[in-house]
Amino acid sequence: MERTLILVKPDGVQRCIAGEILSRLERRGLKIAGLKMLQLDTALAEKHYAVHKEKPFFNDLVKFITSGPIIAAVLEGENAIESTRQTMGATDPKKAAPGTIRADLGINMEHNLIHGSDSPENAEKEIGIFFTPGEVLTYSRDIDKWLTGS
Ligand code: IDP
Ligand code: MG
Repeated sequence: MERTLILVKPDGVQRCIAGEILSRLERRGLKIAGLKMLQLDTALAEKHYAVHKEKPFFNDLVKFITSGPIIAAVLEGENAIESTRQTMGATDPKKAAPGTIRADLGINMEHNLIHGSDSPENAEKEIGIFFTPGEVLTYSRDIDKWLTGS
């Protein structure tokens, strides 16, 4: 099973569609293995978006992601990274395929509602930024239950 990190960005929380966004991913077959609401400070936002450091939109991106509360979730499932990216849609909502979160609900390149990891390496790195190992559950297919340690 694969894991990925998603963030419902400040626009999703502000517009009260965080549940809808998570719901679409759950209905896609992904399980929520970790979940929290938080507001990023600049240092953590810059760490999360470090790959975009040199991009012209970096400062605006950091400003936006720190502008209000976000929801961070670890999603677990078969092909979780690719499934999530498909369900999110392309970065620009205007170019995203109909039926995707960004096409149906997103406004523009900045207000595109959701972040999702783009590779196994980045998923692992990003989960580590937002969650301690103890905050992420593991689902056992054998007994069809979450392993909670108790
Ligand atoms: P992704 O979120 O689809 O993985 P990335 O290329 O990783 O897209 O970019 C991270 C975020 O930076 C995007 O979700 C978007 O909000 C923002 N972004 C990307 N490209 C641009 C741009 O050309 N102008 C403004 N913002 C951008
Ligand atoms: Mg990305």
